Amino acid sequence: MRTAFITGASSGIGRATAVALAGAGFELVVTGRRRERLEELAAQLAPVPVHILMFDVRDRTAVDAAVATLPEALRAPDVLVNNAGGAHGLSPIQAGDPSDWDQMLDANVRGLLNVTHALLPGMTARKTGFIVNIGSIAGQEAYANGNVYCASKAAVSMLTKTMRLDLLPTGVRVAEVNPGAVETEFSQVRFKGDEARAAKVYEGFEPLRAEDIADVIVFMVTRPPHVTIAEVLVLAGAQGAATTIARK
Ligand code: NDP
Ligand code: 8X3
Repeated sequence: MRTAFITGASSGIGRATAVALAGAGFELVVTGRRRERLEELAAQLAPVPVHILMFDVRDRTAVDAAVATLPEALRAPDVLVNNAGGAHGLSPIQAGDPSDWDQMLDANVRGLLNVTHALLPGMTARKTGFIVNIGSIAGQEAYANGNVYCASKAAVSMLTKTMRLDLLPTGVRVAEVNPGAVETEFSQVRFKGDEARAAKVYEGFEPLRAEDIADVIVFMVTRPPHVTIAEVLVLAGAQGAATTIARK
């Protein structure tokens, strides 16, 4: 059975990707900080084998310790989806909260590196595999108040390109999916639980669903070894750019 390791599978894009990859015949490792969410996901996907790992991607020691508990085959997954992360705050740089900046840089950039570092020995030894990094339209273009979130996703984009070059001789392919506006818990987290403000982000148009991104990921990782779809930008139908949205 092919194997997939998905970070941030307790919600949104990561969860939908887990469901879609299970449907495509993958055994899963799902990670996050909310155990009950991951247990509920595993129960939903039964009898597909689903292994739960609990860690904060920012904590390299915890990542390494959790990965070390896996059977050897799962430490060398066919597919790694580096998805965990998000935005914290939406303020001009002069009003920004440095602890929000730390959270974004530590989870979106260092977290991706921590998980990749833990799994690469197994993946490179196998000489096959596929890493999908979840970037964002925010890493492709600047928007007002996006500052550190945009910078963190721009870093994901450049890391994806450079990882692809470095890993070329190993047979591990690396690609990036850059979603536009997807209605998940993303805006609730960004606005620190302000549900009304979060809901406004998706008002007056039909946003992407997490499943739309999951479909793209499944398509990418099931291409044969001579095909790498290196970068995909997925926008909502009513979206022309990060903050240019035709609202009714
Ligand atoms: P959600 O908030 O719904 O999901 C985020 C997931 O990441 C959760 O499973 C959460 O798990 C996990 N996560 C966040 N921080 C950490 C951490 N420090 N350690 C471990 N796990 C963490 O948002 P999305 O599904 O929308 O976001 C997924 C990815 O997609 C993010 O990287 C985001 O930046 C990106 N993205 C989202 C877009 C959108 O419009 N929604 C658009 C473009 C990109 P838990 O809380 O259980 O730890
Ligand atoms: C999430 C999309 O445009 O809110 O990455 O930054 S956006």
